[in-house]
Amino acid sequence: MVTKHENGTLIERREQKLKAPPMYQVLLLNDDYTPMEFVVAIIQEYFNKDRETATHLMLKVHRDGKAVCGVYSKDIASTKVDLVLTHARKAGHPLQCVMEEV
Ligand code: TYC
Repeated sequence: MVTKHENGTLIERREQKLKAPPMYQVLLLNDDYTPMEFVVAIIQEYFNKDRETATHLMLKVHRDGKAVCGVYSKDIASTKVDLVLTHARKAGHPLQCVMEEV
C-alpha cells in the first residue's frame, strides 16, 4: 500500500505475510529383511508411539510399502532420519527412512 505524506513523500508499506515454515513427514519404507520386531522398536523409540500404534504402523509399511510415522520441522525430521538409519545400519538391517515436504 502506498500513502502520500503531507510533505509529498510517498511511503510504501509492504504487507507483512508470515508463512508457516514447511513441515516434513518422515516415512519408513518396506524391505524384505528387516525384522518386524526391530521396526516396531524403532517406531516406539524415535516416533514416540506406544507398542500398539507402532505395531499397526509397522504392519501398514509391510502391507502398503510405506507409512508416515510423524510430521516435523525440517531439522527435527532430518535428525529422525539420521538416527533411524544409523541405528538400523549398526544393527545390520537395510531399513529405509526418508523425509518428504508435506
Ligand atoms: N517386511 C519386513 C518383514 O517381513 C518387515 C518390515 C516392516 C520391514 C516395515 C521394514 O519398514 C519396514 N520382515
